[in-house]
Amino acid sequence: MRKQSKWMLLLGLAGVLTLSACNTSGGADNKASGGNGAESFGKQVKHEIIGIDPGAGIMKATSKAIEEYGLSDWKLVEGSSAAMTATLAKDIKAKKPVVITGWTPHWMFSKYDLKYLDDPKKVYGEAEEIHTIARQGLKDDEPTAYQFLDRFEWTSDEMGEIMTAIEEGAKPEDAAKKWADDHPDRVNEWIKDLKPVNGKPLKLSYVAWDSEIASTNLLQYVLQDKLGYKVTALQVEAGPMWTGVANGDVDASAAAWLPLTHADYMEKYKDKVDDLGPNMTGVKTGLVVPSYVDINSIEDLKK
Ligand code: PBE
Repeated sequence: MRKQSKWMLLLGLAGVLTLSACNTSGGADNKASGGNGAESFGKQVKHEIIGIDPGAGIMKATSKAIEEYGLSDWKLVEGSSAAMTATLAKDIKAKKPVVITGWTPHWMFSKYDLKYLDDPKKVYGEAEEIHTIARQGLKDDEPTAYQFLDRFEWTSDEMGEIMTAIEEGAKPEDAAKKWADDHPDRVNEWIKDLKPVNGKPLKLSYVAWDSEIASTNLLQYVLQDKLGYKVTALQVEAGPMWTGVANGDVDASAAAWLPLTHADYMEKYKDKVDDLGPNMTGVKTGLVVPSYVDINSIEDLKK
């Protein structure tokens, strides 16, 4: 009996020692992370989301995300597509954390290791598409251009080839021409049996988003060099891009992101524009960070 209780005492002691050993190491760990001065992700990026031009749909969606995810201490920085990618390049070079408004297709995803933050509240929508819109009457006035624009549909990989060439220094019009010359089968599907015109003017509008610079330059090249139009491509803000097509000053635009990104514009002009349907499906917008940051969801911005 005595012997047994001695053993029990020893076992009990061992247990206490093990427990306290755990506590000690736990305490040391806590100290270590405190000692690293680990700042929250928000503090590290000064609670700034690097945005683009104020008329972009992604800016409206991001304001909504700030509201819906309770990110009242965050601000959305306005700028441009070019300023946003410049900030991204600079921060990635310095291995610093950063959060931007991003979208696919975009060359930044092939150049850098990036990830979308999860959006459990679906503020940035789900199945997004890029549509071509035309002014009312284009169908009868310019059937050749209309038919081509109506048929035009391509993939994000195809657009990516032009975008990457531009990012690597090619002039947009040269990159578009090269792509068309390298893919005659694709171009021929779009222009097959269409009757070319003789120098008639045609106006397109677009915003200086990298994806739209690529698509609009391709449309301009095909309309000019294959179908005989004299094309003006107007680079404008998102609002005027829609208004121009709605009031008939502009013939078409291939830069309508629907159903969500440009929902407000579509709602306003739905009776005044001719929606030719998607020229690309499976596109996406959201908040984007370099893969090396350790947050994964928009919800993580709250901490
Ligand atoms: N974008 C690219 C645009 C549509 C194309 C996502 C920046 C926008 O947010 O309106």
